[in-house]
Amino acid sequence: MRPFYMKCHGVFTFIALASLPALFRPPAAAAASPSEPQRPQSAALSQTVVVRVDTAHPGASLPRDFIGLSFEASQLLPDANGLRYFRPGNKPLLNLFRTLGIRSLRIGGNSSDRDANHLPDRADLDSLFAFAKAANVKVIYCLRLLGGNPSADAQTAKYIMDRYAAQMACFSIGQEPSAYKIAVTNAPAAGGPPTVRRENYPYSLYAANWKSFENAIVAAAPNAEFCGPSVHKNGKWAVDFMRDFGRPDHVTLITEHLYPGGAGNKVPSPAIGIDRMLSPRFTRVYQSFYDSFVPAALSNGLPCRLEEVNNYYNGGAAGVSDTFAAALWGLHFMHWWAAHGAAGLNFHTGDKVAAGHSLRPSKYTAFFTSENGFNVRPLGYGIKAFDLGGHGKILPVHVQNLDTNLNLAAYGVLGRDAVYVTLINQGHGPVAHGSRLAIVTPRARWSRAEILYLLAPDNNVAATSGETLGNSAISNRGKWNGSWRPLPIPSQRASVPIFIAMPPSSAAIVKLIPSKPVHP
Ligand code: BDP
Repeated sequence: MRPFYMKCHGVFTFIALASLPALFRPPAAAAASPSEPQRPQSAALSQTVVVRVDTAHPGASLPRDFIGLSFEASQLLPDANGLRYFRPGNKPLLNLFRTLGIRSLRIGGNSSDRDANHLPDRADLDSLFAFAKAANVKVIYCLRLLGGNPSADAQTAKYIMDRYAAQMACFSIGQEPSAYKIAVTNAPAAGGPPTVRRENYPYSLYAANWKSFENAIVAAAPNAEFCGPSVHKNGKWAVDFMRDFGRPDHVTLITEHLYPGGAGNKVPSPAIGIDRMLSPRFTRVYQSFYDSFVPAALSNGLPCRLEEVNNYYNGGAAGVSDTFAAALWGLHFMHWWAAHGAAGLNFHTGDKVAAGHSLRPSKYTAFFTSENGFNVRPLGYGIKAFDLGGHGKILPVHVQNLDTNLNLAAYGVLGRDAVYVTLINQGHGPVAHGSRLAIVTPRARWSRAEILYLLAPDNNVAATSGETLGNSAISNRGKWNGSWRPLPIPSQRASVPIFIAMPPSSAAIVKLIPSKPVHP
């Protein structure tokens, strides 16, 4: 059978209205609503958003391994009882990886390089790769550059490639090298002793060192592939790196890191941190970062991956990175980068991350170890929401936002069996961001439609627990039993809109299943 997108031409329209005037309110029976129906309260807020999803021009397919997580190298070490986190018997973690759709596992962070005290040994690697095989994920593994040596890295790479090549994506050499500080000795002033100053590691020195490490690694493990330069928000290094290295040097992927909000401990207040995270301020950071290296990489034929990301570094911002805002942020962030051609991204997560020079529990983690398994934080729900509506080909979407106060993002994906539209209402706070409704006007024929909501308790963007996806939580065993609900379609032929209630601080995934055949 041909995929239906070949037959399903045309553009259909989504209309999202904020607090519709009474006259235009949908009949209650035709309105899909979350379990606690949200009706607009004030006609003063009446505004319209028109979202057009173009099903006739599907773009690139999202890579199968788009969704990823990043962990500190220290997470590989056994705990006080000799138990390893990444082990094939860690069933709740395996469940969680499957539930969230994780296909890429990156090991790195400051504990793999700059601040490494104790790097994983062979037994740690055996356990990691046994887990990776059971979870069906590919690994990006960071080898130490600062204070490391080429032959030690070559032995590690050889050990991995001899045994676990099927589970390996690529090696990076060095973690955020543009942030290294190196000691430079000043020429002694007349009669005085030499003095030492600390400077940023220059790209030219990095390139020379990278090449000598790469030579040693390839000599030991000729089938190794590399990614780089694994710097934080530094497009210039990525462009220099892809100018100097490429497929002849076994480089198959350009990698960057991004914490768009900067340092979590510098956020003035939780409310400001949340506002920033859900505002165009963050999107502007993505855009200028994208401009700085992605087009150059794509024109070099190299895919780009954000191999380590989260909202604020230094372990995140308290009352911000650990709230429901992070679920909406994560969902939006993933769709934004998917729609801009990223090959994938890895949220930095785990029980402890490097915050400054010490390892601490983070605020931004997607989940952490709890009794009997894992406590899934809001970001985990955002990742799952992406997994539900983020497999297939990117569809062009145009959002016509007639009210500049509205903060509604929409993304379309053409899946194998349906069109998925993800609506993210980032509006939060007082009356101005009250309930919204989305109306769908399909011009194609759909046999049925379904919807699923990502909701916080009381639509509270600052909630740190109690969120649901498809009316269900993700259990501490890593299982999710959420469900799609039927969305009434007024008529298969007519372009009568479907009404969707969109509470503030919420997201919804709409699934439109075509009639067969769409165009006989
Ligand atoms: C990144 C580091 C990671 C840290 C993170 C943070 O790669 O190891 O955990 O910052 O500060 O730059 O949260």
